Amino acid sequence: MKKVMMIGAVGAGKSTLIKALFGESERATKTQSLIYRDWIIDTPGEYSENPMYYRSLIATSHETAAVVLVQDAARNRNYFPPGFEQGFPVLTIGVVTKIDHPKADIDRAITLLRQALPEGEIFLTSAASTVGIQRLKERLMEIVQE
Ligand SMILES: Nc1nc2c(ncn2[C@@H]2O[C@H](COP(=O)(O)OP(=O)(O)OP(=O)(O)O)[C@@H](O)[C@H]2O)c(=O)[nH]1
Ligand SMILES: [Mg+2]
Repeated sequence: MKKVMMIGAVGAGKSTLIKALFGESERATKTQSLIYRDWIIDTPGEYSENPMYYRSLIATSHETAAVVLVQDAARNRNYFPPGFEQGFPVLTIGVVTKIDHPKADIDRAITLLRQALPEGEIFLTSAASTVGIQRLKERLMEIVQE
């Protein structure tokens, strides 16, 4: 089975989202390195925030069916460079996390994500409330099984 790789800023909610995709609700710990779990690759947020790691992310993406760009709905900035999606040789999709958050602004999150991902699907999720998790899981399963 192919894999999908989650990328996004420190604290964007990647690991919590992965737990939610596996039906787990406990707290995620800080991701320190690439973590392979079943059909998902988790990455440390530092890899998306620091251009020094971009080559490593792109190299790892070659073994995936898709890269998921994760944007925190409660953040007012985007940590991906413009057009970042084009650097990856595989399908790229977007996920907005924490839509339950009191400071969530979904339109802003989509606008920020669109700078890195001009086209392509965007899923709206909350690991806390589980909104959007099942739909995302179904789509990702479809992608890894293609
Ligand atoms: N309100 C809310 N908070 C969330 C949600 N998902 C994650 N968080 C919080 O966001 C913080 C960071 O979550 P992580 O999943 O560790 O973030 P990460 O992207 O894996 O971070 P790194 O491993 O540092 O790259 C934690 O305090 C989570 O509790 C959500 O759906 N809603
Ligand atoms: Mg993490």
